[in-house]
Amino acid sequence: MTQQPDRASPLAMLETMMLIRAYEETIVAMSEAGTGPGSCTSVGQEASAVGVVHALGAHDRILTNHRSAGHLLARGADPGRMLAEVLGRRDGYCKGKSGHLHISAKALGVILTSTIVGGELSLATGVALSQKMLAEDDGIVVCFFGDGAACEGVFHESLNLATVWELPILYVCENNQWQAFVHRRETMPVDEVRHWAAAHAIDSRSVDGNDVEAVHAAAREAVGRIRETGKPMFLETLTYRLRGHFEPDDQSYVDPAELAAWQARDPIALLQRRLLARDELTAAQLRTIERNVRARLDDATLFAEASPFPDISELITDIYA
Ligand SMILES: Cc1ncc(C[n+]2csc(CCOP(=O)(O)OP(=O)(O)O)c2C)c(N)n1
Repeated sequence: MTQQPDRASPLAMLETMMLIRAYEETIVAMSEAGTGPGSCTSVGQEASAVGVVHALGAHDRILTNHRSAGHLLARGADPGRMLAEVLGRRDGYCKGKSGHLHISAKALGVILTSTIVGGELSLATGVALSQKMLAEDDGIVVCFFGDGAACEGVFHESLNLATVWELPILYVCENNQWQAFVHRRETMPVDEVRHWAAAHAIDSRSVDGNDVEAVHAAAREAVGRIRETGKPMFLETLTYRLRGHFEPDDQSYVDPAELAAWQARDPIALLQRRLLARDELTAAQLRTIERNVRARLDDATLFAEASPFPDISELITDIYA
C-alpha cells in the first residue's frame, strides 16, 4: 500500500504480517536452495508478533528469543538488512557477525535476540531496572519467550524479581505448543503458562494468539496498565509453530491432525477473511499488498546478496571479553 495507515489499524497489521511471512518464506527458499543457512522461522506466529509490537511506543524496548524475525520486522526493521545479517554480510544489523539467530537492532529498541533459551528472561529484569532507575522516558520492556523457556528456573526468578521490585515488564509467552522436538504436553502439567505467572502475583492473561485484533487489544491494555502502575504484566499468546523447529525439518514427529487443525487457523488467512467479510479490504487491495510485499522481499534479497562480507580487520572489533 502506498498510504501507510495507522499502525493500530487491521490493514496495517495485515500488511506487516504478510511481510513477515514473505520474509520467512525467503529464508526457507534460501535454505532449500543452499544459498542461505537454515533458521528458526516464525511462520504461524505472525499475529502474536504484530499484535504486540504494533501496540508499543517509541521508547519501549524488546528482548526476544530465537524466533525473532517477526518482532524485528513489526518494529520496522528493514528486511534487506536482516537478510544481509543472515547471510553474514557487512550491511546486516550487526555487521554480519550475529548470523541468523542473534539479530539485534538497538536503534529500533530490539536490544537482544537470545538463542540461550531463557536468556531474554534473565536480562529483561536488568533492562527494566535500569529504565526505572534512570527514568529518562516512559519506556517499558517487552520480553518475548516460548513455553519451553517457561519450563526453566530462570522464568520463575525473573517473574519473582519483577514483581518484588515492581519492574515495568510485559512478559509475552508465545505458547506455540512445541519446545524444539518435544510437545509441551510432555513437559507441563497445565495447558497454559499463565497459571505459573499468576502464582507470582502478576496479572496474567491468555489470548487467541492467531487473532491479531485480540492480541493487539490485550497488548494495548497491558502496556497502558504497566505505564500507569509500573508493575509487570503477563500475556500468553496461544498459537502454533506451523513449520519445523528449524530449517530443514520434515516435522515427521508432529501429529498431522494437530498440524492440519492449526493450518486451518492460519492467522493471516483468518484476518484476510475477516476483513473481506467486513468490507474493510477488497480483493484488489489484497493483490496490491501481495505485490508490494513481494517487491520488498525481491529488493531485500538483491541488497543482501550484493552486500560484501565483513573485512578481515573487523574480526576482533565489537568484542568485549
Ligand atoms: C539453555 C538452552 N537450552 C537448550 C537449548 C536448545 N534449544 C533451542 S530452542 C529450544 C526450544 C525452546 O522452546 P520454546 O521456548 O518453547 O521456543 P520455540 O522454539 O517453541 O519458539 C531448545 C531446547 C538452547 N538453545 N538453550
